[in-house]
Amino acid sequence: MKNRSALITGVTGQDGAHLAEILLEKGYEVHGVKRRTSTISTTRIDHLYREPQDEGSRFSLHYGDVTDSSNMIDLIRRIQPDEIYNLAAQSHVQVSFQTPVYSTQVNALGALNILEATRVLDLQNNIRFYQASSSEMFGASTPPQNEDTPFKPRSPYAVAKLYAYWMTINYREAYDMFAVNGILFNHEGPTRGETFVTRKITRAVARIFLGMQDCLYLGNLEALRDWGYARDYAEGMWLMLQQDTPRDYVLATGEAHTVREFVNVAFEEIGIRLNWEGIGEEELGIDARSGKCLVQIDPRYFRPTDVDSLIGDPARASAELGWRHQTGFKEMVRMMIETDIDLAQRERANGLSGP
Ligand code: NAP
Ligand code: F7E
Repeated sequence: MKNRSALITGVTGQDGAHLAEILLEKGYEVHGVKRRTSTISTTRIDHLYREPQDEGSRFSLHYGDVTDSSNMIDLIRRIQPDEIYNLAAQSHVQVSFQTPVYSTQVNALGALNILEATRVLDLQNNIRFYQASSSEMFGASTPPQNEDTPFKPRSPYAVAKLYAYWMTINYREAYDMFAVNGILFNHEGPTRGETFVTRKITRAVARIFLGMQDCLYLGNLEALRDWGYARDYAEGMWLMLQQDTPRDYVLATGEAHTVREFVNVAFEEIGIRLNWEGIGEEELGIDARSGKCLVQIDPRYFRPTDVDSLIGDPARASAELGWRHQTGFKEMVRMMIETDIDLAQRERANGLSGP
């Protein structure tokens, strides 16, 4: 019997790598789209990759870019996957203020290019489509947020994601396509990009622990986020495409913490309790024992508009998909700190101690 097959855009990213791993474990043939970059960007998936000529290799990579509609048509025509997961994005919210047009081309039109390629190839009834929608779309809406909460986006990133969200629904309604949105709240882990706040914190805490860095510089400490573990969420993406009826789902833990709380928990992992002194841009995080300043505010990390509070209500996913997050907040922070201590030790051994 032929294996089920999936095409993943954004396979080199945090979620793409988790999803590829999960689908391979489930017996899928997995095709990933990777961009041509000047340096290697496949570190998260290198362990999955074997030479294409290897017998039994079910994982292949294809050069591509979701902004290139001809490339999407060509890939989908050749692969004819059972499922497409569109995870490709310029995924950094702050960067989207600096690159609004580019972020829109990738995050909004990228999704349309895939949906339209599927339609023009007349494969809309053969392929199931997952769109990586985001809790950022809720923006200024009051928490807890669920599938019925109004969207009030606060960034070019969120506005572009909303375009893709509605296009996904439009293709579902207009062409009877199995196309769904996963509205995912923040999810993190040891392979999270290093400029997102959680990983930036755990990287810095690990390096401070090893004496490789003196201070961590952050922006808005009051932002409240519902942080889960990324691998749990990748399993949820797959579940959404296995249902009888296409529907959109929120995935979240239902529990939220401020950035400041994340910092406190991360430092506690290395045995440091922080006292917070001062206010606003002058606020400092001080080591309660040594009196050393370990955290400072850098206004460069403030956004023109930020999202204050995201707390998800995953009741629909729980009732209909049987999905629930498996990894708790503190467990996830611990996992990230442990991995980052290992990484920093290796960097030091290789003479890459950094600034
Ligand atoms: P990520 O680590 O930043 O990965 C993004 C992926 O998209 C990378 O593989 C990147 O390739 C690829 N990509 C960027 N531009 C592309 C283009 N033009 N064509 C093809 N590929 C492109 O993001 P993530 O955290 O895994 O998130 C996965 C998806 O879920 C994204 O769409 C994100 O917006 C969305 N999302 C994430 C979260 C979260 O908390 N993580 C929550 C809600 C929604 P390179 O490796 O070459 O850069
Ligand atoms: O910021 C504050 C920042 O960049 C979280 C993406 O995966 O999740 C992610 O978007 C909060 C914000 O994630 C720093 O202002 C303070 O309030 O880690 P982040 P995000 O913006 O929530 C959503 C669901 C996605 O869809 C996105 O793709 O932390 N913050 N100080 C900081 N943030 C960063 N990055 N760096 C700081 O120094």
